[in-house]
Amino acid sequence: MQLSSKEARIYVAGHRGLLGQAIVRHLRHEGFGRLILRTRAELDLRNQAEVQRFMAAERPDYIVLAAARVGGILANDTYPADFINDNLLIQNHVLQAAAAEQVSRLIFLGSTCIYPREAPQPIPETSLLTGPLEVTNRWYAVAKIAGVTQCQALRKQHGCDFVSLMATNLYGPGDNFDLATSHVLPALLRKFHEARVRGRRTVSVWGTGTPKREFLYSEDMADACLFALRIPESALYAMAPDGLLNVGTGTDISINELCDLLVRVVGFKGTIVHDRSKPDGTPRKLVDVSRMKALGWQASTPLKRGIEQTYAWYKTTENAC
Ligand code: GFB
Repeated sequence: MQLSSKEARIYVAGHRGLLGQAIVRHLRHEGFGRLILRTRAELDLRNQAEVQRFMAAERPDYIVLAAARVGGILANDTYPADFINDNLLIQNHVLQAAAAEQVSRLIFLGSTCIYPREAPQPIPETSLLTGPLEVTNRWYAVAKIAGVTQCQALRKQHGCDFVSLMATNLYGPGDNFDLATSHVLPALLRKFHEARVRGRRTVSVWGTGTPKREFLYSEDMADACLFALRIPESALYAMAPDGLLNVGTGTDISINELCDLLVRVVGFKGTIVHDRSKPDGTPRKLVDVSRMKALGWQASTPLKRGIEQTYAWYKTTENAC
């Protein structure tokens, strides 16, 4: 089934997550009416027999594997076993079942933390497995490296069209704003918001504020996923013989610069206190986006606009004070 047909059956694994939600919105907006979606309660992707039964019954044409255990620097460091176990199980089961059902294309989602801590910046896809990983998230990174490698192996041995997209730090409406487990952007957006509303004079920012991160709006990432589903196979693997495509904006900013932006959007008037007992993580992980650019895709949402839209959404949620 060609993706040009709106009848294509597309399974979005992880459709309740930040990226999954955005992908479903994009697919529906484009008129795809035969989406296959399962909540965690309906289908536990860590259970191989359940996944095999589901996949054999549904037989999707395309899969976007956006289901994963994800979280910010502290969650990665606090729950290493959950991060490595759950991700290995989820991806192993879905990839194997997808190969057995011969889906037309599968998009495997990973993260730029798979690259070595000291990789050259911007980081090309060819840096994979060339050096030691950042320690705070190596559990998650090792799982994702296994997933990328499994996609390569399934392609080599069985001809599976499984492509891996490595996303930079995503943010957007529907993100996790839990301060203990979230990524930096939603965490600080919430902290500045609550401080302003409650009249607090200081906000705690973890680490030194000097690490740099590349932030990508979840709607742009969803757009990249749909784009990747459509790239003709010959063009895709000519550009990415290893089946890996970095997806980012091409620019990064320091955590301190991110704070300046958030403070302006939220209207916080107090001061920042750095909590140096918390880890900085990797100093920088800007990715080389030239493969995606050459294939014809670029991010389109400026960071300030993305933050404004995320903040507008956050204020409508029950969690916002
Ligand atoms: O987004 P984040 O949690 O994860 O943190 P990573 C990025 C940077 O923001 C670190 C600083 O230097 C943090 O110390 N930071 C400052 C904060 N204040 C806060 C705060 O209140 N909350 C949080 N969370 N950070 C993750 C990986 O790394 O990135 C994942 O652990 C994944 O595996 C993801 O790859 C994209 O960018 O360091």
